[in-house]
Amino acid sequence: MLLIFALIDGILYVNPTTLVEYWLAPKITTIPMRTDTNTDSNLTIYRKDYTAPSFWVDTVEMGFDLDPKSTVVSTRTTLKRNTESTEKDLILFGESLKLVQIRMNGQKLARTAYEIDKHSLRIFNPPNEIILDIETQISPIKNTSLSGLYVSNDNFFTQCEAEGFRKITYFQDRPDVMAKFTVMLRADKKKYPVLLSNGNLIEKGKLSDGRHFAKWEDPFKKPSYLFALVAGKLVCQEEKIKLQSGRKALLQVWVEKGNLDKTQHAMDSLQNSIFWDEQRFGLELDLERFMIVAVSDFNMGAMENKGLNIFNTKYVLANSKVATDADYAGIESVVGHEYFHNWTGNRVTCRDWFQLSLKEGLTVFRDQEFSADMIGTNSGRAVNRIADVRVLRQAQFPEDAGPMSHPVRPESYVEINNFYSVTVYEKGAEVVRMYYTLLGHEGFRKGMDLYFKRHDGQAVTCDDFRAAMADSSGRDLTQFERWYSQSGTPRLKVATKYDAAKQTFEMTFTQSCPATAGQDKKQPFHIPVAVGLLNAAGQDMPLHCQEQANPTDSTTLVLEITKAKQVFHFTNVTEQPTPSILRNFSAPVELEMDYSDDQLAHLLAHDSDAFNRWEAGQRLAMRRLLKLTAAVQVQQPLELDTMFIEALRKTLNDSTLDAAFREQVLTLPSTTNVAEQMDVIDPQAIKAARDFMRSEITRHLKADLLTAYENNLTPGKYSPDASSTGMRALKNLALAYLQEWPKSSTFELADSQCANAKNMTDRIGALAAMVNAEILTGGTHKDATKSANKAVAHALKQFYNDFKQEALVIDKWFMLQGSAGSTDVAKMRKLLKHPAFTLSNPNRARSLIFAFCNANPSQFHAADGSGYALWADLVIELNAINPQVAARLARSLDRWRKYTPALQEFMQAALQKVAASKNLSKDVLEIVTKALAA
Ligand code: B3K
Ligand code: ZN
Repeated sequence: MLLIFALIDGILYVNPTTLVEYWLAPKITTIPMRTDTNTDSNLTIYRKDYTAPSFWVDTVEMGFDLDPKSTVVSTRTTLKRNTESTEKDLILFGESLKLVQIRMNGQKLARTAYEIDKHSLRIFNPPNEIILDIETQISPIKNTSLSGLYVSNDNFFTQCEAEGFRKITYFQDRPDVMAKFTVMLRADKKKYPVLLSNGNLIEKGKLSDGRHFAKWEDPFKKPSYLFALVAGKLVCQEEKIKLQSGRKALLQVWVEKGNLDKTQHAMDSLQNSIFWDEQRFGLELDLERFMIVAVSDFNMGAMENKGLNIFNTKYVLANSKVATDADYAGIESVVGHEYFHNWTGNRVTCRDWFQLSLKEGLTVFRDQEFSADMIGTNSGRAVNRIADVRVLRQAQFPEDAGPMSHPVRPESYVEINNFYSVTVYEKGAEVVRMYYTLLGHEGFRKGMDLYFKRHDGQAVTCDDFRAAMADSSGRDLTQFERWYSQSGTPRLKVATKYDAAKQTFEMTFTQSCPATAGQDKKQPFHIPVAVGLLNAAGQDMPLHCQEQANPTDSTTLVLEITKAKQVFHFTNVTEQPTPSILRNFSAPVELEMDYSDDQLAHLLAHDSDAFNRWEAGQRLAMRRLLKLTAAVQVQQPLELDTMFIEALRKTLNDSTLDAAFREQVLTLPSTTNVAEQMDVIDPQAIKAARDFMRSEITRHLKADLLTAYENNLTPGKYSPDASSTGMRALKNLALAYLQEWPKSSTFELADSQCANAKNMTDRIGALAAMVNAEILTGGTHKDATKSANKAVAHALKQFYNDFKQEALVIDKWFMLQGSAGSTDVAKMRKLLKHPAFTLSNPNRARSLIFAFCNANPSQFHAADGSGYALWADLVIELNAINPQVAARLARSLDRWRKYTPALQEFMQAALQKVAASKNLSKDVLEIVTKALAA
């Protein structure tokens, strides 16, 4: 093998022209495709069917002659038989490819030596060691799926995860096949002056006819999903940094010309990420050069290709004029996430796609910790934690209870892209966080160290990760495996008993997990539950737990629940305590605890655990929202008690608390949160209840809200730091609440903030407050004047005119309108025809459509079903353009069986319409089939 490697090495490095000539070899007649095999009949892939590949790959050399209409890709691969595999044939995947030629060990491959169908090319029993030369032809300009090689704004980009590489060439496109890649890019120099690929640039030069080339070599073995190329007219900001070991590295952020004034924050975030990973995990950047490239047409946030991260512009471009505080935070977190993948994902990768959470859950946990460490303060960390838990409850809990419910490590899939899910990512991160909670800071680090020591350069499984955590700590984590194999959100019921005479406190935990799609019965989970006890003064009490082997001085104890029912006894409890349970949300469960309102108010006022302080406020609000919703349904008068209002007032006015934290407490549970607590979802009733609660809060707290508004102005130079961000958040929340107060002065406040804002956070915050006041449809502002109506229209128009050159800002403009309660289906159909709207750009499509379907419940769930009809039309239209985006949109009706019968009927019809439509991608097919079958 070594010899073959050396030989290829020789061709490549000693005489590069040989390679160029080889790759420019004349094409032979295209080989016709076999049509008699239809693999579509058996679509489901099972984890249990995993087998190792029949061949291992050593090296891959690729040549690209880039042309939007017809790009020729020449690939030379050196392979060696995997003697442990029982499969004799070599199976290469390929999709939407024109095979131009195929040679094995220098000889044209006889037509009888292989077969080819829509998805693969199978070479019958090849020799044990082979060199394969394959030439394919593809059309990047026609590739609207944005998977594989595609064109965006006249530049070339790739996206290969999960299975995009097979749209470039025939290859064992599976993550356990890792190889060293060398890539030669050739293109017209004027049109494509920049040519980038993974690793290091080892050569570049001129070719004839105004063309040029660049040759890149990635020194690390990688799976094909991490391959990337970029070519086009781009410019970069670059900086050199010194790494922990003293080595230097070049960092570049590539963007289109005109965007260089928006790259600094991404560059800073990248440097912070690099230093953070050195310090927190001892992991150093292993390349001489690390590049980030921004592209405006992109299916998701970003992609961690080795050394050449490709990013959605949304997660790169920022300055105070165009980006909000949330955008700044998003950039920091996504830049961190992709960078952290360099170790957790790239150096150690997944054996198969069922193990996706091995890299995603772990990397989300790492990026969450990074963002928290960047803030530094305890309360700042809590605000981040609250935001993460909000996402989990808003999206993952419903997913886990719906037709797409799957374990963190799924057992089967039809389309893997559908499993880049909140379960794999966010619940996966919670699973990693539980190791961290169970093993402690040092213990977790030891586990990580062992994981890298054992598996660097390998493609492994979630079990391997768990084994590293168990072996490094000596802990038995056998039962912990159920977090990977069982789907559903566990319920944890707590009952407590205080014995004043004996001064004991008893906590009884009962765990259960509801049946989920494909899983009826569940076994008990290993749940870490962090608890504390508050005395009447609100202080933490010392903890003496009989079941605790090693007592500590800490006032927070991590109890380990492993059985269906378990009792914990606390002694020396000198007074009746208020228990604070599941501190910092120590496990992704639904906690059922019969707290009294007074206990919750006590926790909200005093808990030393800021997360549980917030949680207590949410419980108070949720309890009332559910009652109000029920009252709306039976047309009873609505009332909100003073105790709740006063608890909110106290928090709002407590200047010892961070503004960011107060903003979180004052933000009510979302419609989705409330819906998930109901047996039958009635979206209009929930909306009426929430609206009532908001207007009551405003009626009672208007003076406090105005003060909060005034006290949290942030004049001076814009800075996205945590403290200013928190102040702006609280100020804009106050402004939004104040719109519930039907006085023109509050509206004028918003109008004037909108007109005079010095940064995007304040501008969009004010615009949103105005639009959401529903003045245009005569909503809460019953006495609204015509001039106010005009002002909203004017502000929207002005915003559009000011930012029409800034795609990401226009996305915000569409999103705001898509989610506005005043945007009904008719208005949506009009907005869809707006000249700036297009379905082929995922950001734009998501901005308007996803906002309407996922964040405008009262209009999307219109009683006549018109929202669902619009949804069906759009899913079908998007399916033909971009299946991945279409499948995401298809998820909006996941929970259809939980709605009122009348709505269910319309939803079912819409789902059936999509299911019956022609040329359905497997992406959408999987979603609608599962929804209808559940
Ligand atoms: N790994 C990519 C996601 C790829 C999605 C493929 N449909 C980004 C990330 O998680 O970092
Ligand atoms: Zn990731």
